[in-house]
Amino acid sequence: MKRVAAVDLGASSGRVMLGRVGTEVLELTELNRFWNGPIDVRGTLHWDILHLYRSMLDGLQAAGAVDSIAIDSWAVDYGLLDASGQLLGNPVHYRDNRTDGVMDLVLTRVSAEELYSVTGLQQLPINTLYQLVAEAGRLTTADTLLLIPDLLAYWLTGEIGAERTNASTTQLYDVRRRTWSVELAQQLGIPARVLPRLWEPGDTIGSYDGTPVIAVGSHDTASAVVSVPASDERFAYISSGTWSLVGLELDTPVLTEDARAANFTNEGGVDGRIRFLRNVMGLWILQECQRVWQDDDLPRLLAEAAAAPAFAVLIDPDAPEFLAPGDMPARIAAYSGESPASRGAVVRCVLESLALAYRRTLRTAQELADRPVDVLHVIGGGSQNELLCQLTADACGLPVLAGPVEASALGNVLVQARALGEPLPDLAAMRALVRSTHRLRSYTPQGKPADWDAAESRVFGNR
Ligand code: ADP
Ligand code: LRH
Repeated sequence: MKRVAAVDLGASSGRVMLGRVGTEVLELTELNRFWNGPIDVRGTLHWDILHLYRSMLDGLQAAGAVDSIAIDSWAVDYGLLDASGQLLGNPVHYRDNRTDGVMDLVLTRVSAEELYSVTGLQQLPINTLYQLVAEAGRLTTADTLLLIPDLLAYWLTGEIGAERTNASTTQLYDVRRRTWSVELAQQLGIPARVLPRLWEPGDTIGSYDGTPVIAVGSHDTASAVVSVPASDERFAYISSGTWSLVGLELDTPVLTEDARAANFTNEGGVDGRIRFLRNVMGLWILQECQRVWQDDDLPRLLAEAAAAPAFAVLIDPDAPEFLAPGDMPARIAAYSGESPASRGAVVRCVLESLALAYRRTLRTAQELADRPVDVLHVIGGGSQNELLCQLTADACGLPVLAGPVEASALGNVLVQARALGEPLPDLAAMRALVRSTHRLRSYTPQGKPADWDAAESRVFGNR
């Protein structure tokens, strides 16, 4: 039996979990949970990195003696260190507007086709590449770039490196050669010296108070996909939280012109897999509605949404106006030209619109990868949203299996346990353990597919 501590930092909350893994055992105990989110300081959105660090230490203290520790977090964001290892400024949030217009600027220097053929990544303004170009001035004094989990691991251990799955989200990583794209960095004025050596999930990074600190899939979505309780390869997943990461697991990247045009990403997974997916805007829009309303009664809002009329107001949740923090109910009204009649109607609009986006994304993913699927696994905090799960099954015309909720923490714990010698030889073995230890909820498609066809052409037309 192994006892490990998993630090899992999502964009809306962080937690430290105690994991116990053994023969037919996979258990998580939440040691602490803490708020996370954007903090506006005089017009720049930051993360509160020291609050996260301190909360992580509190959780690790509560864990007591463990066999190892590992950290996963949201992707793309980073801290810069100077030559003496000091942090140069507080990490900026990927939703900050300093990247406005930067994607277009970069595309005047490197073509979208070339960028895709090297990195295989979806074009999103949040990508590390665009953040770095936006703050090119600060890079002249920087010695090292550390992604968030690597920065926290550095503070724990003093060791410097970049875990591979998260490095693959930067748009500076060569997905075929499986190394940093030094050429791309240099072409865009990013000094190659800032890109540290790469760690594989399972490598030992160093130690904290005598306890090994291990690299896992340090990108939270990579860890989440490890714990998808699939029994064969004909599955799709939605990692449902602040973002909805919607796609497939493949052995090799799909770098075709069609995949680029459809804006699909090829992120690195644990054990060399490819996470072929799209970022869909996710429950962020609902989180922002709740913030603006100052209404944290999610069960009531979901009950009101379930009772609200179907297909009244629809949006494309991936429209750029929904990326930055703000008054989402007002933005929904401005986008659609219609004001939802109540809070329940706003929530229904968000959930139906997400289900529509999932439907389009999954259909395209299967075509692009030539991989038909039989089942859709919904994992993460959003897997508890019964209305969204049912709408997803209806829209996608696929059976949905919902759970586990703490998917990233489970993937983190499983990869640690394997590194410590637990007999979990491959992803199939890890997934079998999740299946046998976690109860899943199933949803069968209901309603009329023609209603979703009509809704899709209302929002997307011929797109
Ligand atoms: P992240 O890792 O991005 O911070 P999580 O995986 O923790 O996100 O999921 C958070 C989301 O899960 C919340 O925004 C909320 O919409 C949803 N959620 C959490 N608890 C529940 C619940 N009891 N019922 C329905 N949805 C829930
Ligand atoms: C989910 C996630 C997602 C990234 C985004 C920045 O937490 O890591 O996979 O694209 O945050």
